[in-house]
Amino acid sequence: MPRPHRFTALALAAAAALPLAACADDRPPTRARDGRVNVTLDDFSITPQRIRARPGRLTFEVVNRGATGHTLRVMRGEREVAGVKTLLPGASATASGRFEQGDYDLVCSLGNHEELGMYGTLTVR
Ligand SMILES: [Cu+2]
Repeated sequence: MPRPHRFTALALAAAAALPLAACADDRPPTRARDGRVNVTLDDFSITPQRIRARPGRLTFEVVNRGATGHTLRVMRGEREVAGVKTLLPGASATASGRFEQGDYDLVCSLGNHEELGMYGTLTVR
């Protein structure tokens, strides 16, 4: 059953004792290169779903491969650090922000897209 990752992250943080390896997705995260990372939006996913980066300026190169509009918002809690407005099918855009160490959520904020699977995480270390 899909569920917003933000709440999963909160639950994990509350548990505190759970090792990172307990995450369901055991594939290694994608690392940003030279402060850039490509993100593909689709119906209904964000790929890659897990990103790692070094602190500093980070640019997301975002393309919408889906058949409906999507957004990408990179959030730290309730604060948007970077984001693109609605991308129509086939459209692309970049979003930049300055990221300090921490854990961020990636989400499409349209409709119930997050519930449908459009979420991910960015870990800055
Ligand atoms: Cu979407």
